[in-house]
Amino acid sequence: VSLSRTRRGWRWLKYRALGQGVRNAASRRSFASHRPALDEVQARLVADLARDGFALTSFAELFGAARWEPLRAAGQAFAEGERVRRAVESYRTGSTGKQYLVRLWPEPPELSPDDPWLRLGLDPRLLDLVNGYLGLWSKLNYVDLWYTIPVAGERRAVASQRWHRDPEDERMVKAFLYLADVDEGAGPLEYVRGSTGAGRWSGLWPNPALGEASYPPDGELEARVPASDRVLCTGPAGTLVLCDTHGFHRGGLATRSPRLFATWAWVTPASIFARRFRTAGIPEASSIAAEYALR
Ligand SMILES: O=C(O)CCC(=O)C(=O)O
Repeated sequence: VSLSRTRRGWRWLKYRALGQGVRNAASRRSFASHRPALDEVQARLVADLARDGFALTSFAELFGAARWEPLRAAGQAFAEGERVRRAVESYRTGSTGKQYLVRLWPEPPELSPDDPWLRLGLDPRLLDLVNGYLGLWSKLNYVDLWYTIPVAGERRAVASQRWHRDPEDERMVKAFLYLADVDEGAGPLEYVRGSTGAGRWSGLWPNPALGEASYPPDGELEARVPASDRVLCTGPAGTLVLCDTHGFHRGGLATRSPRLFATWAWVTPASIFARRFRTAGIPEASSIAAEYALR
């Protein structure tokens, strides 16, 4: 989709001048004057993100095992629920596009302040390291649960099943918390290590314009980037993948088993992409960084 020049000019002003020049600068100062103390695990994840654009941990390592079971059960209930059942049924009868993906919230929801998924996205264990990587106070752009419908046999990759750079921001973080095992047949996320920041692949196929994603022609990325730099994120339930999705990634071409995860996206205040949820209030005992993330 090519945008008109006026629209591009407007985006440039909004993102570069007001966004990066004013908003991010202020957010960077707020972060610097309330710099969170990171423990060893968080510090390692920030270092991995900075070096590779990618970091791997588990729910138990970051949050402790005690909080896991209710989340796993909530994920399971979604996967076994009516919405998923109906989506699977209608997918089988022939559909295209992104209908392989069932979201917990297909439309921007109004989340209760004690929604467990919202709370996790604002939890200092996660938010402090996201902000530590970005070097500023981020904004929580969305939170959701995804169920990927498996389809046996050959089919053409579409949308985010193809390699791409996210258009939301030039630096951002997404988290993928696996709520069930993800093996090679579940269409695991793949990430190109070093495709952001100072990484060796960061210059490959930049986004064509602000707010527009780059999709290299099929097969070309594999021809340039060795398999050793393409991380395949399989893992057991409880795996937590963090990555800067301005770097190249793809996933969701499930062939044998469904894939179930919770996902969060944090962007810098400069992002021109509107938040995809509303809240009826701020979760109790939120940090100031969490309040900012929702504002
Ligand atoms: O389904 C996937 O693994 C791809 C996800 C993705 O592209 C995204 O969340 O930006």
